[in-house]
Amino acid sequence: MKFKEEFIEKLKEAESILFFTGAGISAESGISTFRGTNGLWNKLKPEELANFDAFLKNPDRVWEWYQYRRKIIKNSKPNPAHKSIAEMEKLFDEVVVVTQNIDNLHRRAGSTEIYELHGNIERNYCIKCGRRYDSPNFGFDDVAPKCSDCGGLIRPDVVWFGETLPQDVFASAENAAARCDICFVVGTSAVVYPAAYIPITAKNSGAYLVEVNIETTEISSSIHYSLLGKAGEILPQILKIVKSIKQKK
Ligand code: BV8
Ligand code: ZN
Repeated sequence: MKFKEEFIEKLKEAESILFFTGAGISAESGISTFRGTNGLWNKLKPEELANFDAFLKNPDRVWEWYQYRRKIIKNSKPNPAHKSIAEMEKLFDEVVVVTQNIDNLHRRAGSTEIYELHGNIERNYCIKCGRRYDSPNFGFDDVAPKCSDCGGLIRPDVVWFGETLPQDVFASAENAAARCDICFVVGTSAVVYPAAYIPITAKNSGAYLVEVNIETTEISSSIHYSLLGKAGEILPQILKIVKSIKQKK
């Protein structure tokens, strides 16, 4: 793949880079996206299941959906896109991952500075007393479990629609966006807010925006350089070019 010269120059100068990722980065690991072509949840709107009222109304239905996804995630592995991002840590002063994903694949790939804006499917807590149930092997029944301390319902530690994002995590992600030199927007439809403000903050602070997606998205018109294709194919090529730049230095 031949990258445009302007992008190569930005890579040469950059000290801090940020990856803003969404479900599309995990598609090649076998985890379905929500929206976009082949998005599994095209038929089933995530907004309808990923909300607190739906959970209270029918906890077993929502829990079963998360168990279904947990099983897929447990059996999946980080793909070349996650691994390339982790490897970039050796090549830049700062590499920050801001992800909307709850699948833990960035951590499993070896990235160390990760801000999970929408929580993590491997963690759970009691909605009544707050007791945590964070073992990855917790509750593998399809029925919503109850807290052993107080009998309250246990929910996944993810951010549902209508809920606020963890404020410290979002603030750290915004700060990282404001200081990065290049912001890569990878595999996201960029329609869910406030997460989608991250690349906007980066751009407003002077960062160069690069999109990696199989199709154009809501944010494509604000992007400096758009790379159309699979994240698992494009990111290893970016890693390769960065390695060759750093060797020449
Ligand atoms: C909040 C976590 C304040 C759990 C998720 C109207 C206008 C604007 C905003 C709103 C509005 N109405 C309501 C809102 C707010 C709402 C929102 O943004 N709604 C949108 C949808 C309209 N936001 C909220 O509610 C947020 N909270 O605002 O709090 C508040 C509080 C109280 C009262 C008032 C205000 C909380 C949002 C949290 C949502 N959490 N889930 C779970 O996963 O179960 S949703 C969810 O969408 C996903 O988890 C994911 O994190 C997120 C974003 O999706 P993407 O990651 O982008 O994935 P998507 O499938 O959409 O796209 C995949 C992309 O990959 C595609 O572009 C595709 O082309 C590409 N792709 C596919 N394969 C590849 C690829 N690219 C590269 N390579 C490939 N191989
Ligand atoms: Zn409890």
